[in-house]
Amino acid sequence: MSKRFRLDGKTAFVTGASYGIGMAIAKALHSEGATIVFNDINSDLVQRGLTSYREAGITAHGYVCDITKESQVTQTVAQITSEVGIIDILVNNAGIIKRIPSLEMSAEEFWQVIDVDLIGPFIVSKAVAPGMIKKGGGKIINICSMMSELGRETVSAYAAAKGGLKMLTRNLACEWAEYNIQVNGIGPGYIATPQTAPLRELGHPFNDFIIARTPAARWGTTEDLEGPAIFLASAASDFVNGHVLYVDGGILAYIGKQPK
Ligand code: NAP
Ligand code: GCO
Repeated sequence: MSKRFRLDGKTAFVTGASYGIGMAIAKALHSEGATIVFNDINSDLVQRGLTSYREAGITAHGYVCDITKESQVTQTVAQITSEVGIIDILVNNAGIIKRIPSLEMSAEEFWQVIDVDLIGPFIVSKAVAPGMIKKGGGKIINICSMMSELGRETVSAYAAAKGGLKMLTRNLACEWAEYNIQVNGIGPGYIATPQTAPLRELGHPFNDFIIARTPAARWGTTEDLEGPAIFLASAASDFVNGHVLYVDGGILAYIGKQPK
């Protein structure tokens, strides 16, 4: 059975993986044999990522590419295919969040979040799919969110994007199943990364709230996402399609701690 989780000979492209969740997932896929390719939005981040991967004993391939720019994505995927090989596994990880009350948020700011968190994954998936079809199949993993299912104040754009990403996952799964491409999502709970650092500042009320709202009573770590990513990237999940695997310590199952 363990062979079904192996990724030997596979090329994995993880977007926005200079650090954070993307890097943790990339390292996990490498541990099962995958060749790692990643992009980030500027060369400083890509160089920082290459250094981190090298320090972990991983020879990764890094590219500067803004996933919202279709011409850049098309050119980068062609470059990866030529320099590394056809992409077998795509993890649409790159993302941003803007925590602004809707009454104060401009349409431009809303659009920026939709652009990166929803349109970007569509652009990259569409660029990578032809190679997967040519190769006889592939795996696409979209990094969704609690906000694919739940709302909260100040994150309307992010929730709209991540809710849309859940449905894009299901729809692409339906469209591309005939090519043996499985499209699934991972929905992390609240994970300790730079993106959530503002919420975890000592004494921040949100920190206490999340601990109380999570049955596991802790913030998630990027390590918690490694096994789910390996599963969805490997042959072990060949009959899983259009599914969002929530890795949330039980948040979505929990009405909340009853008052004492
Ligand atoms: P992060 O620390 O902010 O990292 C996101 C990465 O994506 C950064 O390297 C970022 O570069 C890059 N990026 C942003 N816009 C990009 C673009 N247009 N093109 C290419 N790269 C771009 O986030 P994270 O916490 O690791 O989260 C990674 C993913 O998981 C995101 O999709 C996020 O929404 C999702 N997620 C996070 C949590 C959590 O609790 N942390 C929970 C659920 C889901 P810059 O440094 O330049 O911004
Ligand atoms: C927020 C957080 C969350 C997490 C994650 C939860 O402000 O509520 O940033 O959105 O990033 O998406 O799954």
